Amino acid sequence: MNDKDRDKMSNNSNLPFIPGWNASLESAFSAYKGPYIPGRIVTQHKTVWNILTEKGELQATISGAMRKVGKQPVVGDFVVLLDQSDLNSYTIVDILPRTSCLSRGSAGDLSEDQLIAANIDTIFIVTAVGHDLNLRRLERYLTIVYSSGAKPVILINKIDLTEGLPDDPSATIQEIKDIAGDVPVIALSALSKTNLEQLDPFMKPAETIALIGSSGVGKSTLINALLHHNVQKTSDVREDDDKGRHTTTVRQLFLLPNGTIFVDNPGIREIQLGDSSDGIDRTFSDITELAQNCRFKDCTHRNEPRCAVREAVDQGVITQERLDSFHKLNDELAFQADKAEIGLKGVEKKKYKGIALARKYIASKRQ
Ligand SMILES: Nc1nc2c(ncn2[C@@H]2O[C@H](COP(=O)(O)OP(=O)(O)OP(=O)(O)O)[C@@H](O)[C@H]2O)c(=O)[nH]1
Ligand SMILES: [Mg+2]
Ligand SMILES: [Zn+2]
Repeated sequence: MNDKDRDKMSNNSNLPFIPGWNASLESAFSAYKGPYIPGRIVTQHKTVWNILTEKGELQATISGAMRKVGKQPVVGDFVVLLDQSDLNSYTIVDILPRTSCLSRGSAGDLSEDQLIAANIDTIFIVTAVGHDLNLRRLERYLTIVYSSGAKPVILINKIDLTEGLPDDPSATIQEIKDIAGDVPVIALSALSKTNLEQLDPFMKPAETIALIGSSGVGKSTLINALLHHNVQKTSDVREDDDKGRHTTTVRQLFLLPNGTIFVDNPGIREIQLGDSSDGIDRTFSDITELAQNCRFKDCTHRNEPRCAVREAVDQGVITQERLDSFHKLNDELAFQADKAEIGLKGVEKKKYKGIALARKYIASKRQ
């Protein structure tokens, strides 16, 4: 890689070369004096992380202190490494502040296991024509993406499959646009490389883009097409159920020649909402906006009189399915928040039970 390429990949040529590194990370890192170097997580293998640094890609484990408090870096994280290269050892000692954090975890899960990736600027929610197209699932994806802090873009892949078929995809594409609000919707084919140029506006140097979606929709095929190399294994979807095979098993960061950073993800099986109430409001911005004209400020749009949202359904402005989906996601969020509270109480109880047992034990020893 020459210097010009390096400059493109970092936002500023005076800063160390780490893809996506910028002045505010530099300032956060400046608190570290001594044998420390910064890096960015490329991939994780159980307890070992691959990290891109100025010295190239190297492997590290996390410090005992981080393990103790349950802090774990994820792909995309910028980390601080203790550099003991003379001993051939690097240890991750800190995670620099995250600008976004994608999680599919439930609110009750206090561990960081549910984190998918960090510091992502844009998320391509990938879906494919055929069985995978599902408006309700897209609303779920939009909700978690909005609450992550990243910008969503919806990709409809495999449009080559509909060429020459009577089943015209434009109606489905329009349905998606109707629920997408301001979110860009792009129909393309990763395999026959159709409409890939429509992704150009998002592919800026030092920009980090993650691909999420069900298994088999073609996320890895798209990465290969954009990289002009087959770096990722892809495989046929099972014919019987169109569920995919979960070909990609490890989340990983890739660099494009122009400096854009991509994260390929394994197919997501189940999307839980976690703590995403503002994500729901943004996903359903049409409903939130209409709600301002409901008679009651706290209208739930179920059976209150003079509800502007239900009137909009009656007039065909929004579909009943979309309102049902809004209710369902809100109910799920409320249920998860309750569960989280009960879970917390459980943890507290266990803690006190532990303390009580320890006291009993100590008392018995004293006697
Ligand atoms: N016809 C057609 N097939 C495609 C297209 N993109 C991907 N495929 C095929 O779909 C299958 C699955 O593609 P992958 O790229 O492995 O899918 P994935 O989303 O990475 O799947 P996981 O890694 O399991 O999450 C492969 O057989 C691809 O060749 C496309 O645009 N058109
Ligand atoms: Mg894949
Ligand atoms: Zn209402």
